Amino acid sequence: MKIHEGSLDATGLRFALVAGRFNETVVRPLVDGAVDCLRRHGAADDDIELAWVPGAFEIPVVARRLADSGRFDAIVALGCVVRGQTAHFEYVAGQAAEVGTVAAATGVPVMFGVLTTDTFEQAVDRAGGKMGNKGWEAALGAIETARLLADLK
Ligand code: INI
Repeated sequence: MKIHEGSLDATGLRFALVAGRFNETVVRPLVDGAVDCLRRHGAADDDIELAWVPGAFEIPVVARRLADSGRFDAIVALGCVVRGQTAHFEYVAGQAAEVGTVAAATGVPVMFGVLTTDTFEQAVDRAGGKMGNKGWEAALGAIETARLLADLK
């Protein structure tokens, strides 16, 4: 049996991060965590680019542009949507999740590192707090998926 698995070696891979500024105090540590993960797994600084968008709602369109550029092996979407008025939360979080469609349409993996929480505190806990750093985890997923896709070429 042949098993395919992506390694966690980011050497030579190129990454784009797309980050929503809304709830920036939470999103900045997600960005820092993602960059830290990529560097510590061998990615070069010159191979990491960061695009800021106003909020999570705008992430998919920019992720699509970056994916279409052909310059990246993987994209990491980072943001924070805290449930306020239920409908608005659903719209913003639902639109952010469209990065999955971007990935399927372009063949460039897009990690979903967008926090969708009930409270701001829950978001803080997941951005370098007691629940870890979801930006770091999303970046690790980007490395693994990019490597797997490279192996499957
Ligand atoms: N954007 C977020 O990233 N998180 C939120 O919690 C949020 N809330 O609560 O409204 C939010 N709204 C802005 C949205 O992403 C767009 O930038 C805006 O609607 C303009 O299109």
